Amino acid sequence: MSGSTVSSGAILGMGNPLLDISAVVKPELLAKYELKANDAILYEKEDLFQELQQDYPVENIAGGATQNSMRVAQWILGQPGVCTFFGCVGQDESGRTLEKCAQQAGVTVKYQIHAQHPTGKCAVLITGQERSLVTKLDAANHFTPDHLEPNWGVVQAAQIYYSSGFFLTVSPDSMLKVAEYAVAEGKTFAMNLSAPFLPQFFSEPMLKVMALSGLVFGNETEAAAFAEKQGYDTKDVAEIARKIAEIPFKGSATRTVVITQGSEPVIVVENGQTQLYPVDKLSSSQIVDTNGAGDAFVGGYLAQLALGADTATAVRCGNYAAKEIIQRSGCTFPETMSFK
Ligand code: 26A
Repeated sequence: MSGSTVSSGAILGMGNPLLDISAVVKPELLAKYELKANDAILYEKEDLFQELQQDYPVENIAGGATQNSMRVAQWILGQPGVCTFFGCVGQDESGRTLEKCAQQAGVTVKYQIHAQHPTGKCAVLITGQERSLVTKLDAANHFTPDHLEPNWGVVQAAQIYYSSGFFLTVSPDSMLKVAEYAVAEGKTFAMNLSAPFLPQFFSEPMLKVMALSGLVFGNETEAAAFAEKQGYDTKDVAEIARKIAEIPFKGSATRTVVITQGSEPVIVVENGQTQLYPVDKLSSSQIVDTNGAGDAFVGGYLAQLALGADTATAVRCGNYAAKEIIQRSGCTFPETMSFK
């Protein structure tokens, strides 16, 4: 699709801007805090963060699932200003670091700034090829729909909207407001299951947002958690994807469901048809950390959607972006983008 351009502000992301504090840790640390090797949870205390800073060499990297996807979409598109991002940060160094990083990637940042709470953070605990994400939301938790009104022109300018499922814990009302607008205008609102705890414990707001979402992303473990909560009598991931596609959608078209499965094929249900798209397998020595792989997949997919590409190209670009990000620390990418 080289040479194609997309209108400025075509993609709008809303989510939790987080500073990732990444460290390779011993399994004992996970055991001490009762964490799973491959999970994402909310955490209120500072103890784990203090222990990390004291006892481990840490890397601070821009994070937050939706913001990662926006940065990656920008990297793919190579045309600054296509993606805009809303989220809440504190008045501090971390907030400024995040803003700078997103701007450098070409994302237009419209943060809500909270005077009392610090910018949120996420401990990324790497053991082998797995990563446990432990998030203290702080300012990110204080995003409010009030931020939408003065920025409604940004909402109107966009064609594609995306929020990770994580934002359901913060401002489902903001997601609903934008998703309702998207449906009314025949634009696409996309969401992500994001982590097993969301379909488990936030299923009510998740289903409300899903009813307005024409595009749903997730991975195999999140799909399984969704199926269990909804009482689907199957563990078959393609079957679960079909059932998610069939949940009533208030928009005019049908819902597309895209489920990634690590290095196993990507499952896409579109117009009632199921397609499997293979993934190039990396050798384990090529994998640095899988943090951000799912976000990168979304970034690549949405970039192609904005360009008007077909689903096969969008999935291929998602896989390309994820493959690049996995070979580096955190959700970071090389200077050159070589997707064709
Ligand atoms: C509400 N929670 C738990 C979260 C997150 C999150 N982003 C938003 N909300 N927990 C982890 N992340 C981000 O996920 C990325 C990897 O997919 C991390 O910041 C990390 O960059």
